Amino acid sequence: MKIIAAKKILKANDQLAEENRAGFNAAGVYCVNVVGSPGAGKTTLLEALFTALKDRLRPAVIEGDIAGSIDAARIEKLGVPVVQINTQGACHLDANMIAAAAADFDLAAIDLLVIENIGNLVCTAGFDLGEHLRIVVLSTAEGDDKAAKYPAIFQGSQALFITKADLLPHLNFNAERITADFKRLAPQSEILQVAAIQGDGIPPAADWLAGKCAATLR
Ligand SMILES: Nc1nc2c(ncn2[C@@H]2O[C@H](COP(=O)(O)OP(=O)(O)OP(=O)(O)O)[C@@H](O)[C@H]2O)c(=O)[nH]1
Ligand SMILES: [Mg+2]
Repeated sequence: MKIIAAKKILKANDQLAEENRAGFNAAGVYCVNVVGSPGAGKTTLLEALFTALKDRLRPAVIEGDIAGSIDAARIEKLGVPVVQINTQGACHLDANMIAAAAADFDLAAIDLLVIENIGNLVCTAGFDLGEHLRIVVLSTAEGDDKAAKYPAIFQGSQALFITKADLLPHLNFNAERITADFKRLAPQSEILQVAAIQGDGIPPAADWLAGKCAATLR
């Protein structure tokens, strides 16, 4: 019985996600769901990308955290509109939460809506939020075996950002291994490598993201 209930919840989520996506399409908003472990560098990556995309795109952010508004405050500092969702223990966002948060924005004034999901490589995998693109963020310090060990989150993502590339000289992270594992799980996907604090790899990543927006909403 419990398994059937879980399926029903996922079905209801999928329907809501489709409604979210239809709303974003109608408003001309490109939506990106950013997933990854706690501390992988998601917010730092967003800060760097938004700075690089200043004057090119009008972004907004939905920040998902179990508690607090630390990341929302970081995004707000950039002058980017942000809504914080506190899940109070839940390990992922769902489409219903996104519908409620998105209603707080003037979608006509936004080109790019980024959802920073709860830091988690497991729970976030099963929930479509209505995004156009899911990016999985993996920092070099987490190890090159993560796609093999947590396949679902990688399989459902269309892009992998390898972050903290500046730490590579201190680690035994093998980019070829993660690339091979990720490509096996998601053959059509793309891989970008950045050191967001230093800014390495950010200009091409910003161009890539702007291109994705333009191609989808054209
Ligand atoms: N060396 C290095 N550290 C980084 C880089 N990007 C982020 N960090 C550091 O990694 C830590 C976590 O970064 P965040 O951007 O907050 O990570 P997050 O994925 O948003 O974390 P949660 O929202 O808590 O899941 C911080 O101390 C950052 O300064 C990077 O490119 N290089
Ligand atoms: Mg964060």
